[in-house]
Amino acid sequence: MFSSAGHAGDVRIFGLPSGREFKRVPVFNTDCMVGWGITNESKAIIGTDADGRVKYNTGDTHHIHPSYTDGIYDGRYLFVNDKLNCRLGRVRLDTMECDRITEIPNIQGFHGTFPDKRDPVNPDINYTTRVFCGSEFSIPLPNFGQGIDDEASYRSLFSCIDAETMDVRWQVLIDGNCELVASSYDGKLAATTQYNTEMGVHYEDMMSAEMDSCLFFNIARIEEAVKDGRFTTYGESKVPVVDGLRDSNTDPRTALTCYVPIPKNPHGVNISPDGKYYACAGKLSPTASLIAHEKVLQWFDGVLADTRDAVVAEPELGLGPLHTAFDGRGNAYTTLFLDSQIVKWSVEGAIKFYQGDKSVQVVLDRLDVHYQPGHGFTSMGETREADGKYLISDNKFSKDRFLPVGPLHPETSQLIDISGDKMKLVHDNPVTSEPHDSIIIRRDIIKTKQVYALDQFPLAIKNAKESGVFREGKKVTIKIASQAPAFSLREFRVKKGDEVTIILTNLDKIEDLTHGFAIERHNINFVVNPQETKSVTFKANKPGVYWCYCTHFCHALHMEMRSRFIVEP
Ligand code: K7E
Ligand code: CUA
Ligand code: CA
Repeated sequence: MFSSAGHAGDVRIFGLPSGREFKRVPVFNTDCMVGWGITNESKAIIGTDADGRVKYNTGDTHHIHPSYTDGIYDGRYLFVNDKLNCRLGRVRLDTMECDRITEIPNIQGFHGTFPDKRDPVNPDINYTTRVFCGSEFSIPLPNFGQGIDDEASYRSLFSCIDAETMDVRWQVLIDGNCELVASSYDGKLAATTQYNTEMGVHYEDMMSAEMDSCLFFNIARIEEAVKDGRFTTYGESKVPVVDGLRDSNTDPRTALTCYVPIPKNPHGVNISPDGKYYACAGKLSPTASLIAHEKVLQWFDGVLADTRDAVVAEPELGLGPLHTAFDGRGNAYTTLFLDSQIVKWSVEGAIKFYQGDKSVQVVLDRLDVHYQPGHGFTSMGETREADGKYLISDNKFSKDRFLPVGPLHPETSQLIDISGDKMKLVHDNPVTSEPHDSIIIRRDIIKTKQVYALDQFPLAIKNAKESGVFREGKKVTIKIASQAPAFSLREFRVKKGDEVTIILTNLDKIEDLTHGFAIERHNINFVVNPQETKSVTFKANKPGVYWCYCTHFCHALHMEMRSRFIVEP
């Protein structure tokens, strides 16, 4: 299970069904254990300001989704959003490390994200090439001080990022906002729920209308418009922005967007594993709305007159419905925030009921969870191979469920066996805030590299004999190697005022033999895995002797694994 960690800014990896946490992967946060935000390599990924400092060291991850091939996770990448600083991060699944971060222009509150599942026009491309990103907060465009009080002109954009290059490909100007994002299995559509079709600035305005929307994007047409030059740009951004506003898209045969009305401040949009339906929870309405993929395509073909007719069911489920997951056997599981429940319902049953057959039993089971669930998700549930084994309810509150640990409580992650007719709660874990959203991947899909290869690192030294202190004016480069239980240099000397770059290569080849490198009173701390190279750059300002030591327990002589950094006056 891979979880986005909310305002902690990282990604977490758990084993199931035990719920044991294996690893945290820093992405938008700073992590002094691995040195994320400290090493030059990680800073280059995160992005730096003119002074070489990390541009943002905060983040708020909400949604996490892996790349697909043929409708199934392919084990290449995980994509994770940062709502706070509008960035998309990419984690390589072979090393479980973040390798790219892209900042999206022209938006605020980047919330929902989902990779596409195949190309909308080229049938040979059956894997993820784009990542869709929705922005929740509307702002003046461009946002450099004009139009502050003209609130009616604030807008949100829907963005598309290239999954390989991580460049922002295009954006769509929309009415309303974007909440969650989903992508269709045939590649043709992306969808986002909209809770603020009112385009209100204050919360009472945002919930004044009875109906909001689920908004659909016709990807092939949008890319056609970009190709034809039918776009604008804002400010310094070069990203093409096409017009997806309501009034500009009333003719279905040319429309880029389709607004399907649903009640009320909807939350979450999830597509069923057969690719047929989008389930949107009502949040302020006790319902979920089921939208048929085929009918939205019919509207774009000019065959379906009223967008509301794309809704094929709207079952009443309970209070505060947020997110829906599927078991691949025709059942849906919706989290009820206010009722603190998971409700299991039949998709076909809900459709028949909506068509008028009131004898059908729509709701099949209810299970109390503890307490106030946000996301609920099933094993492989967002793929064609939904296996119907497990559902996890990530609950926002634990209250009195665990040993008290002070005013900040953990949250509760509850494992539910959904293989039978009745849901069974089988395990729960306290989890550090905040596992916001997660996905459960079958383990055979994940194939990791357990040891690096030195030739991946241009700065690596191949042999401890290449170690040394290399001076060019005031710039000093220290090349050093770690090999248990020693660093290749027992000491290295620089002069006050030098700019020092330390390049550390771990020459140990054995799996799991990681070393750390920390310098007393210099705010430097990172690890190097077997056959890995990392570097740090800093100013030597304080004359004296500073011990460098290995922080990662590596050997019986781990404590003795030290070196002296000497700054001469
Ligand atoms: Cu995933 Cu909370 Cu960001 Cu629903 S949204 S809980
Ligand atoms: Cu090397 Cu501890
Ligand atoms: Ca609303």
